[in-house]
Amino acid sequence: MKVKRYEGRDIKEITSKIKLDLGPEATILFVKEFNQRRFLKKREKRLEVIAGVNEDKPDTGKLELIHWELKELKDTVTQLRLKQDNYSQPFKDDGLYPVLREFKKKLCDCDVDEELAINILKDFQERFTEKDLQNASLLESFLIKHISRYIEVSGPIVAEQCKVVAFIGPTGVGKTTTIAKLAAYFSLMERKKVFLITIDTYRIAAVDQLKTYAEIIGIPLEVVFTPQELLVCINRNKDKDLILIDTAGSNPFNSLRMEDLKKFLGQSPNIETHLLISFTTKSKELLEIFKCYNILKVHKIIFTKLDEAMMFGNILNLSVRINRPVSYITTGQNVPDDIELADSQKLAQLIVKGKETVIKDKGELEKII
Ligand SMILES: Nc1nc2c(ncn2[C@@H]2O[C@H](COP(=O)(O)OP(=O)(O)OP(=O)(O)O)[C@@H](O)[C@H]2O)c(=O)[nH]1
Ligand SMILES: [Mg+2]
Repeated sequence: MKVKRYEGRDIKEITSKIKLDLGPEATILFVKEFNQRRFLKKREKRLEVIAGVNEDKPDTGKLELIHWELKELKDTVTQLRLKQDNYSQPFKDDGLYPVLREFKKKLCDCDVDEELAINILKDFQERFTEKDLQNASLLESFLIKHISRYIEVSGPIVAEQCKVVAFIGPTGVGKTTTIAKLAAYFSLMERKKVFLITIDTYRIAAVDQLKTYAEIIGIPLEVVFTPQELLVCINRNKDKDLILIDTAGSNPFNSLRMEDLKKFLGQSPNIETHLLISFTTKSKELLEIFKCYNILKVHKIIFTKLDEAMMFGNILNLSVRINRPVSYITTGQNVPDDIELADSQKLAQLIVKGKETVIKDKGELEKII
């Protein structure tokens, strides 16, 4: 440390001297007042000040090291605290056991709404203790079973006593192809009397498309142009086991087209409507599409294009909100093979474990229908 003595009339004068001399870091170590005698003059009051400054420069390298060590220590303490919170307080944050939080992430990653995922997992958690859930593979199969309860399925179309089913949905979702698959199955495999009606007269090609399938399968098809004709046609075919009605794909937000469709399908209370929606549609859109089509009274849902989708949480999001059963799912373009009866366990498995696991079981699934 560098130390120096200063003298002056007042402290202000001395401190400015010290600052100039030793710099702003200097500190005052000692102050004393004394009288100074001057020749032929009066005694004068003066101040003696001793000030010093530390000349050792700080070692920045050393300081940095200490800084990092402190930071590391702080991080370790935070991590330890978090770990302890996870294990000792299972009901913190979202209220889920840590092991179920991993599943929450999994469900959210495949597009299940976070709030729904938490509610489903909380409901699941209430049935078990944390210890019960330690076995990972058992936990997964319990969870699949639990989730399957949230997806209602309807079972197959019962093709007897002139069952009438109309297929509705947005453009290109797979209505005509699905009708061809079901017509082939019921006619060729179940030996049922199947009749096809199309009210899709907006496009000439649409009639030709269904006509081609009808000819290959060997079943009759009629094209109807008005709601009254539809009723007459249904009544004329009362002897059939199953009548499948193809409709024109329409923009669900076009209310005029919806009203048009309503006039046709409102002709008979016995028409069961299956709304087709693609697995590739986002959850929010699905709900909006459903609401638009529900002015026609949607009875069941068919999910199409499983093969094109990557995430399947949307089926769970929709199922819990609309309270309508899923009847079939379609898995590709091949007629008649790529259609399966909806199975809630398989759909839950699809959500939790992804497409690969279900595709592996495809042989077994195909036999369902
Ligand atoms: N990848 C895939 N494609 C499908 C599936 N179902 C139908 N398609 C294809 O989707 C396209 C449209 O199918 P359509 O049956 O004509 O659809 P649509 O709903 O009748 O169409 P519009 O009558 O125009 O509203 C065709 O190329 C079908 O082969 C499916 O499950 N997976
Ligand atoms: Mg069509």
